[in-house]
Amino acid sequence: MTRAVVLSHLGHELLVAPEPSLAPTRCALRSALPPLVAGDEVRLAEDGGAVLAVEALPRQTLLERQTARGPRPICANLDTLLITFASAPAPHGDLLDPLLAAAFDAGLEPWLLHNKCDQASPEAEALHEEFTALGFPVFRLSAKAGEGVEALRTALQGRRAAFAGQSGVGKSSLLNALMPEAAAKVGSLSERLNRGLGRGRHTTSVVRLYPLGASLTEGTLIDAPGLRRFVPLPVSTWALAKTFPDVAAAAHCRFRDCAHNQEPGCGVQAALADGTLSAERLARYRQCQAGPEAP
Ligand SMILES: Nc1nc2c(ncn2[C@@H]2O[C@H](COP(=O)(O)OP(=O)(O)OP(=O)(O)O)[C@@H](O)[C@H]2O)c(=O)[nH]1
Ligand SMILES: [Mg+2]
Ligand SMILES: [Zn+2]
Repeated sequence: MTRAVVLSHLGHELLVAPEPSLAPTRCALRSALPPLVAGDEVRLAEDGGAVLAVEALPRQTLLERQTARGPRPICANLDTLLITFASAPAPHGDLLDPLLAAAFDAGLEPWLLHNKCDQASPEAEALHEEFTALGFPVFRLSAKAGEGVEALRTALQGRRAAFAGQSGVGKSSLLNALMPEAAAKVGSLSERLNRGLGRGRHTTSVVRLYPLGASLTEGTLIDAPGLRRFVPLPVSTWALAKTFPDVAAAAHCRFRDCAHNQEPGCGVQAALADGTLSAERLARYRQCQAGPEAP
């Protein structure tokens, strides 16, 4: 039986890339299969001339988000999450932190992509410096001018990565800059406004995987619609500490269960007092810990 990677889930069908050709092929799903997403691996069988996905192979990793109806898979078998921000729409750290935490909890490396660096923005520059100082990989990019694209392409060799970030930051534009043959649809901000606030606001409407080379081992890249507000599953203490290494480094407190409020001997309060930790970073830590309001 042929092995294939799921490129996209299209309602009742899958778009898959069977090995070794990786030529995109539509196939139906055997009814017993669990919900499959881009990056999943399946086995295919011929069924009276039609191609059928008959078996879902075990997942190495799974990125999920919380919905009103419970956790929902977004993409499978990633190793890297490309958390994208740009000068416009205005970036906010508190929208990026939950993506970092979700990446850690799913076992993925978060990379930060600072796009549209052809347009100056103090907010984006401040985040760029902040994430660099915290030790995260940050890439300076312009999909428009081509800046940084070669370095990102090299870094992505052999990786399984997906874009994440607000609508309009240029995820599909970066995909097209990295691999013009993807020819992903890109939307202008004015088009976006004309379409109003409905579902159609996102230019990219389905999650779709693109192989970076002739074989899957050369790497894969997933484009996804922008998430206006990404709602992660509850964040673990471990992932919170990885997302906020500055808070974690300060948290040498007298009490093991210190909530970093008014407890005596609190390292976090001491770091706030001597200026090594900013009140804004602590507020973002608390917000990420509490999680957003129920979706
Ligand atoms: N100035 C500038 N504009 C860019 C750059 N990259 C993308 N854009 C523009 O930003 C707008 C949105 O780009 P998209 O690639 O559609 O954004 P997206 O993140 O894929 O958006 P969704 O699919 O809705 O999530 C388009 O008008 C692009 O031309 C860049 O590096 N510089
Ligand atoms: Mg897009
Ligand atoms: Zn404390």
